[in-house]
Formats: sequence, C-alpha cells, structure tokens
Amino acid sequence: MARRALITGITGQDGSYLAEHLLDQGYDVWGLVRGQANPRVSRVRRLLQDVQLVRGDLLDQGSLISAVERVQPDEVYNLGAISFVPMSWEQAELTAEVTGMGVLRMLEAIRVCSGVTSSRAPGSAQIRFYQASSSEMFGQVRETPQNERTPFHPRSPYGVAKAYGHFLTQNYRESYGMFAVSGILFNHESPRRGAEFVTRKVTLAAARIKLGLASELRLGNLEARRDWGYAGDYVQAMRLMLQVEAPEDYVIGTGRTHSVRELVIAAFEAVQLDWERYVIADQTLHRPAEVDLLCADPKKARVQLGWEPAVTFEELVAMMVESDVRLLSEGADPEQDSSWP
Ligand code: NDP
Ligand code: GDR
Repeated sequence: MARRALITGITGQDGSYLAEHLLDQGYDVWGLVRGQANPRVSRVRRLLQDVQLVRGDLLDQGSLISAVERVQPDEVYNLGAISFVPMSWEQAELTAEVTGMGVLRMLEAIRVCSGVTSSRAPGSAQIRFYQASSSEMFGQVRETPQNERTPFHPRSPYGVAKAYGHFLTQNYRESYGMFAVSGILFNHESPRRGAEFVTRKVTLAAARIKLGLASELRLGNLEARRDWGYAGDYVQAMRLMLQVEAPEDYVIGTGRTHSVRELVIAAFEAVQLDWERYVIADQTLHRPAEVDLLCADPKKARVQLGWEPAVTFEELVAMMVESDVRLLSEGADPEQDSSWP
C-alpha cells in the first residue's frame, strides 16, 4: 500500500516541492490548510491536483488531532511556520505560538493518536515526524562550517522559536521513543520563494529593472553571508531522513557561502546590468540583531543519507532570474499567488 504523508505548510515554497516529490515517489499526499478563505489554497489546488486537503491550524490543538485522526499518516512533515525573520520581531508572540508551540501541538497530536502514553523503545511509534529546523538556530556562530554538534545562539525570535521546536522534537524522541527527526536546513530558494526573502527580492528587481518596470532596489545588509541552495534538492533530504532505521538530526546545505552583495552581482549579471547603478543601501532594512555568516557542513547527510545538492548557487540565481523575467514578460504579477511557476 502507498505510504501516506501529511504536510503542514503545504501552501509554502517547501510544501509545494515536497508534495510534488512525494507524489513522484508514489505517496498518498495530504496537506493541512488553514483559514476560512485562504487564497493560497487555490494555488495548491491548481498546482497539486493529486494532493488531498484537510483543514487545521498549528494554533489549534484539537484541529491537529482531528487532522491526524482523519488522515492516518505514516509520515508527518511539519513545515508550517511564520518563517520570515523580520516579522518575528514585529509579532514575536505569534511567532512563538506558531513556529515554536505549533511543534508541541503537532507532536502531541501524533502522540495522542498513536496511543503513546509512556516511554517506549526509540523509534517504536508508528507515525514518523519531520521537523523543519533552521540554520537560524546557529545565529551568532563561533565556528564555521556548522554541523549537527555546533552550539545554538539564535539572534531573532524566529530562531529562538525554532530552537524550542528542535529541542522538543529531540525530547519527544527521547521521552516517548517517537520517530521524530529535525532537519537543520540552511537557506533554500526557488522560483516559488516568497518575494519578501532576499533572493527573490533581488531576482524580481533585476527582472523588473531589465524590463523597464522599476528603476531601483533598496536592500539592507549587503555583507551578510548565507549558504544558499535549491529547495527542490532539499525536500529530497526531508524524505530520506524519515527512511533511515534510527531517528537522528541532519544538517542540510551546500557547504558554500556567498554574501548578499555576491547574490546581487550574480542576478544583475544574468540580465546584463550594472548593479551599482540601481542598488541603494537602506539602513532601515537592517535587522535588530543580524546573523552574519552561515555555512553548512552537510557531511553526515552525504555519508548516511547519500544526499547531495544538485543545483549550484550560480544555477539557482540564473533559474530564478529567468523565471521572473518570463513571468513579468507574460504580464503576471509575481507577487500574486496565482502566478506560481
Ligand atoms: P513559507 O513561508 O513559504 O511557508 C510557510 C507555511 O506555513 C505556509 O504554508 C503557511 O500557510 C504555513 N503556516 C503559517 N502559519 C500557520 C499556522 N498557524 N498553521 C498552519 N500553517 C501555517 O516557508 P518555506 O516553505 O520557505 O519553509 C518551510 C519551513 O521550513 C518553515 O517552517 C521554515 O521556517 C523552515 N525553514 C525554511 C528554510 C528556507 O530557507 N526556506 C530554511 C530552514 C527552515 P498559509 O498559506 O496558511 O499562510
Ligand atoms: P533569512 O532569509 O533571514 O536568512 O531566513 P532572508 O532572505 O530574509 O535574509 C537573508 C539575509 O539577507 C539580508 N538582507 C535582506 N533580507 C531581506 N529579506 N530583505 C532585504 O532587503 C535584505 N537586505 C539584506 C538579511 O539581513 C539576511 O542576513 C530564511 C528564512 O527562510 C527562514 O525561515 C529560514 O529558517 C532561514 O532562511 C534559514
């Protein structure tokens, strides 16, 4: 029988790629969607016609129990979160509730529905759980590259909430023997990335300027460095983490780091423009506390999961710029949900 997966965050970037990947692998895929008239749900219905939807919200414990009872999943991927770091300062409590406490609610739903009431042998519970942990937990790093043993020093309410979810996932594994793993994923991008994140903001601006639709791009910290990979590669690692014998946590990234400035140069080069004529450094876009440098050491994933990223930084930027030029040339509004490539 086909394995059945339940994905929270199905309307987001990763949820869409993961759903496509699991469908390709023969899974029966369900997505948790929230809200009364969430406009992003129609995007999922159009793009992912074979995915079944179930209503629920990470803020609502009962809805998660009902969803797990109804779907009876073999695997749960918890991708739902408030994921935009600057928003986590503006709505710190909501971020704690969704990105942090949401993990507790999802784990509790699985625990209750699996009938796990006391300690068991590790990995004995039936439903396998994946938590979307983040390199933002490393925050202010004292060592580089970062691996599974690197200490956390989160620099935003988002990073703190993710650290809570990360430790809680480990704790449910240790306390109840649940098959619960965290993937510590570094930044991953795609043509479906939200327009608020720096990669997409830059590729959209380069495309707009090239087509005469905009004349400048305002950015914050150009010196911050990130390990950027392709979302389509990273969702494969999520599935692999749930197929191993014993649950463990894994770092997923490329092992290469680039500055925001290098990202801008690559994107503007892709449309043959001189970036310095258009980019304006804007102090108001700097964060209250910055993560200056992230670079993954994904050796454990390579050795134990056989996972390696296929798309390079240069290929990723070119893919995103090309997609944005195409969307804009077709008259689509890339910030509207209807235009998901
Ligand atoms: P997106 O911001 O694209 O998607 C976030 C998803 O969370 C959306 O589907 C959103 O649904 C959902 N969501 C928000 N609030 C709730 C709620 N109260 N209940 C249920 N669902 C909710 O994120 P990504 O796809 O980029 O990331 C997926 C996960 O991976 C997130 O947890 C993120 O923090 C984490 N992550 C991402 C990385 C990246 O580089 N992309 C790196 C490391 C970790 P709705 O449409 O209803 O708003
Ligand atoms: P990040 O991604 O915070 O790493 O979190 P984002 O793309 O927002 O920022 C990356 C870096 O770029 C700098 N920057 C700007 N960022 C934005 N958004 N807009 C700007 O104008 C701008 N100018 C400079 C930032 O200061 C930062 O240093 C992402 C999210 O997907 C998280 O959910 C995920 O956990 C982490 O990646 C890993």
